[in-house]
Amino acid sequence: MTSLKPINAAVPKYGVGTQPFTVLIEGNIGSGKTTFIKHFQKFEDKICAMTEPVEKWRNFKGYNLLELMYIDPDRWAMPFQSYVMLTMLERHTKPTDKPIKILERSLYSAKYCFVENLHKGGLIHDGMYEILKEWYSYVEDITHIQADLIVYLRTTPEVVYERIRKRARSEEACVPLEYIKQLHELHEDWLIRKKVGCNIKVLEIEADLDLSEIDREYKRSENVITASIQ
Ligand code: DGT
Repeated sequence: MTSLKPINAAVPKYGVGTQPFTVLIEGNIGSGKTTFIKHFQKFEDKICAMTEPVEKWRNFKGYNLLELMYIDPDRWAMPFQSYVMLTMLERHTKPTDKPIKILERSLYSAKYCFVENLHKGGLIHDGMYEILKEWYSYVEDITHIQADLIVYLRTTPEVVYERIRKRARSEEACVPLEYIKQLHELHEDWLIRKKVGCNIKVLEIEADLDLSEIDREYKRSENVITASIQ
């Protein structure tokens, strides 16, 4: 089988040296990533905090790609993942003059969790899966993806399932608990069991706690993140 191979190793990757200390916020659907990131907006002089481009996915030139992916994955999961890749890449490489960048999700969670899950569940064809893997590998070969710390908002599937039900995002109405459990296991394989992925430091946050109790967890991560630039 032929495979795209890295470009000349002597050529620097796109984006090398352009990114500050970068923190990726990861965790299952409904684990509280957006709320976590909003907490850091008070440090706007030091931190460039970017939430996920979910609104772009819900309205791409009039198409709700997120919804289409859930209701007709055979046809739409592949184009959805390719658009996710593009929007993530934009954020990974977007310049900032702040000393810290915080990103909600990353190319890595798309690759290690979502694409794997779609493939394991038979929702994308083997051929599509292989094409996506080639894309990830080529993009990572030619682009510098800065990632210095991952904050893992660790939850139990039943807790986030309940939150997803309560927030009632229309596209997610068809998401079963089983899907959430599978995504949980893939996050655990990547961030706790370290079965896949590279060696980025992981800070684990107890994200089952509700908003009234999670403050101490926010504080703990605040200390680690801000210490990176002292
Ligand atoms: P939060 O703040 O932790 O509640 O975050 P959410 O749940 O708003 O954000 P996220 O990224 O966990 O999920 C937003 C929606 O997009 C959710 O229905 C899952 C979906 N999603 C996110 N990334 C991907 C991806 O790479 N592939 C697929 N198939 N779905 C994804």
